[in-house]
Amino acid sequence: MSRFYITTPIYYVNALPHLGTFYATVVADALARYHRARATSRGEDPKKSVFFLTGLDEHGQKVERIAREKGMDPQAYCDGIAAKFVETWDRVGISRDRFIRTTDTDHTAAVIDLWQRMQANRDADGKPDIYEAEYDGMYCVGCEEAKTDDDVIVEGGQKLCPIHRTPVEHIKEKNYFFNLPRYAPQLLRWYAEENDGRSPVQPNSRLNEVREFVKGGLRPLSFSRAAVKWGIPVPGDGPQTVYVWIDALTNYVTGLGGPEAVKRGEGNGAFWPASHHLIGKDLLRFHAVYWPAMLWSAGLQPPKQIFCHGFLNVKGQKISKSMPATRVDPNVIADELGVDPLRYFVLREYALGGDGDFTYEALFQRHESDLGNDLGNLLNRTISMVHKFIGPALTAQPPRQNLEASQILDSTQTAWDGFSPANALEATWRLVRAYNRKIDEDKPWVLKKNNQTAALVEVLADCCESLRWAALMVAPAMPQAAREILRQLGREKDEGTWPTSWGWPGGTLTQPKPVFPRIEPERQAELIAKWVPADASTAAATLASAPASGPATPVSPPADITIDDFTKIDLRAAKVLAAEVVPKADKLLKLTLDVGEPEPRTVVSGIAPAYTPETMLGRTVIYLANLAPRKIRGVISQGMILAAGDADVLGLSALDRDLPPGTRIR
Ligand code: ME8
Repeated sequence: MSRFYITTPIYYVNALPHLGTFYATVVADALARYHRARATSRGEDPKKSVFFLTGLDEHGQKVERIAREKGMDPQAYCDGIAAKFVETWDRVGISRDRFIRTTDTDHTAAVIDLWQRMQANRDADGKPDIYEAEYDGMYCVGCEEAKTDDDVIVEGGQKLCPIHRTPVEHIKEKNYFFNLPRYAPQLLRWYAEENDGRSPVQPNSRLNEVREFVKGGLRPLSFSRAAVKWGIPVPGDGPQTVYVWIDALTNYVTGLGGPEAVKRGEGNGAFWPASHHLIGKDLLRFHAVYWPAMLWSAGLQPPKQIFCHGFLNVKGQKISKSMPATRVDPNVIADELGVDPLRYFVLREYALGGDGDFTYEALFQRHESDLGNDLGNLLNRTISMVHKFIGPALTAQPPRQNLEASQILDSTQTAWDGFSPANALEATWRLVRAYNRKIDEDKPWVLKKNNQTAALVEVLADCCESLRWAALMVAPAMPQAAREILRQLGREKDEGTWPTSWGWPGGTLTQPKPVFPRIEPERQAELIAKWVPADASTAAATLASAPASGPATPVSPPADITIDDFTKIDLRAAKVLAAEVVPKADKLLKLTLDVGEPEPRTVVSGIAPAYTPETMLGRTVIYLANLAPRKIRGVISQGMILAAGDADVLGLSALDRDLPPGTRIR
């Protein structure tokens, strides 16, 4: 029996679900549903073939602080957010087999067990994989990550995290460390392996990125925190808590019953190693470096594949919990359109490994064309004609070859198997469009008029069969719509299966009912006006060096300034001519800017988690020209670009039109 185990990241409880987390979770859900349907059609029990895990990351300093700021007990705070996630995921049809919370009791046991297995492992010199040492260094709470001098920028004598623009905290305490460098050779060998023709880190660009990181040299990883109380106590050293990332990663094993169950392959443990950890590209290093090394250390197998999806942006800014300008609430959209059109949209519109820009206009466009005009129309026309020309019962037709449908089925499967929902849905739509054309060409109404009953039944039965296949093939993306289409076809019992052979199996059709009711353009405009936050155009425009909001300690706000002070600031429009990642600093981009002078300027900016080099090319940004140059990672940065950011996101400030480089901004 085949086994498919898919996971999403477990999300921090510092905010509610948004379109970005919805996207990641819906992709995993659709893949789980696809594999369940395939397993069912092979005669397997889908519960034994597929396991889908998602959940929440509840420990750590970030959550501890938010709860404290709200005057709440951390557990009560987490419970409140968890209830909201469950409510949203139920509503949007997330068919998880378990919703894990890192505050679950069995998770604590799994983390302790994994820790002890790792601690018992020693290298050739007898050094344990987990050992005590003093940590004397910097830490960014927003990142929940240790920082070195190479990772930070210095402004006004303060060391700042380049992503969050908040001061890093200095920590000097006893910690436990993981001997990560021991596993570098094994990691490099693992990256070179292939599973079903694919390397374990996908897409390949991410594989290259992580390989270069490991080749650059690994440092021991701080594995515990002395000062953080909201976490799992280190076994045998109670006041210390397990580093939140180690706690979080272990969830993938807890979900199957813990380290012993996965080692023995007992119960759900048989699903290990995970087929796919689906993660955002921001989580690459944790999953593709730390996690496999931890698993080897504990004597367990690494996952088969880590797949990094891209980010959804609004006007080039990463959609994020804390950036009001990018707020897109899946619940609000679902209230108006239903859940499935939004699920369909995110799966069909964006190639999984790349970034994509979200617009309501594109959502309405696909709703009208793909769902209304293509699928909805085929359903409506077919069912209406069956009722009008034949009657509600349409008899079964003998199975036969339909080459085009078989090819479409193959392409759909290949795409789902290859983690490409957009291509899978595109392939399925070829069937829908082919049968809309067939109706136009075969003209059932003429066949009826000419009393060609056998031909009429055959054409309409074929149309019903195309709809049955389409419903089954779109079900991973749109489970509710698929159910409704099958109901109207009188084929409810096919729900949860996958097409195998062509030939209408017979059914009594119900009266047609629109599955994707049309939304008139005036209503679309009204909704967009209601949904786009009023502050969207202005929210991003703050100086990147200004204090960021969020859980970490902010830089002290400056005293009031006069207009004379302000005029000392030389702000200019600048066009990005070139952009590249700064080597060994995966959060920094080196930008070459046209600032309207003969020589371009170079700026190093901590925007890499939110913007790839490609998305920066040709953009007009706001440039602070008279900031004293400083060296960042060996590169002289001549000024800075303006952006907004806090614990999780950085958005670029922009002009609302392209102005010539060098134009003064006041
Ligand atoms: O990092 N577009 O949690 P997190 C697409 N707890 N996906 C997005 C997105 C966007 N704009 N914004 C967020 C954490 N995501 C850790 C993970 S796992 C052991 C621990 C998705 O709440 C994307 O999958 O910050 C990203 O990797 C994840 O949310 C980060 O969620």
